[in-house]
Amino acid sequence: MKLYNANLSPYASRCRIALYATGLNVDILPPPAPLGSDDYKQQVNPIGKVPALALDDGTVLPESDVIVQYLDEKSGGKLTPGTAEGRAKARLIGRIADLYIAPGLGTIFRQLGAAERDPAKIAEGAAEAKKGLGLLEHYVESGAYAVGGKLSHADCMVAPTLFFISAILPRIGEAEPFASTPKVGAYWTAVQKDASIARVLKEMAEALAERMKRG
Ligand SMILES: N[C@@H](CCC(=O)N[C@@H](CS)C(=O)NCC(=O)O)C(=O)O
Repeated sequence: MKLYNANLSPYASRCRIALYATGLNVDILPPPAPLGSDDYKQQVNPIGKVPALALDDGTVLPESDVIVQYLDEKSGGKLTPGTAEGRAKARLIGRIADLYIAPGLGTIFRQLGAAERDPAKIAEGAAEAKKGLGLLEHYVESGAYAVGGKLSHADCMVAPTLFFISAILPRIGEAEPFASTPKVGAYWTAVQKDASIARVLKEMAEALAERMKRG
């Protein structure tokens, strides 16, 4: 199998955590053509984005959540919580990251890359992302992992999103982004000690530093 990847992408980072944690044999490659281009859409992923996982039967799977759950199944469920309630909670945490936290981060990112920044839009993005953290606060467990005391697909989904919260919000005047969500803050501190997550967070931090240098 081959994973088309970009180290800074929080979505691709989810898949790398799953790969490192399961030890599956997958080649990690840069996209063979620019993201969003017709070439990339034709050759790899019709959606035009990373991550994309090329399977041995020729199928190419897009969408990080689908890829993480596929890798988990291929590993015999190493990232699956042991109870139906735990599995539901893990899926819910992934959806909160995607539906309620990531859109606000996306707004901030687009503004930071814009020729002229709109402070009102940046504030809107920060408020939306923090509202999403408030939702996560209801479901994340306060131990080292999001669900069931061990690494699961919930951690794969949410840790890269929290990386961006902790890296980007302080740059826009939110010095303590987890101040009103102490459980999420404690989880974020603890989960960084997991070896697979630490490895991916380091890759993301290096890629972010590189991006910042380029401006
Ligand atoms: N819903 C997708 C989102 C993937 C995504 O937005 N990837 C970005 C990189 S972070 C991308 O490839 N953007 C290129 C483009 O939109 O042209 C997932 O979960 O995999």
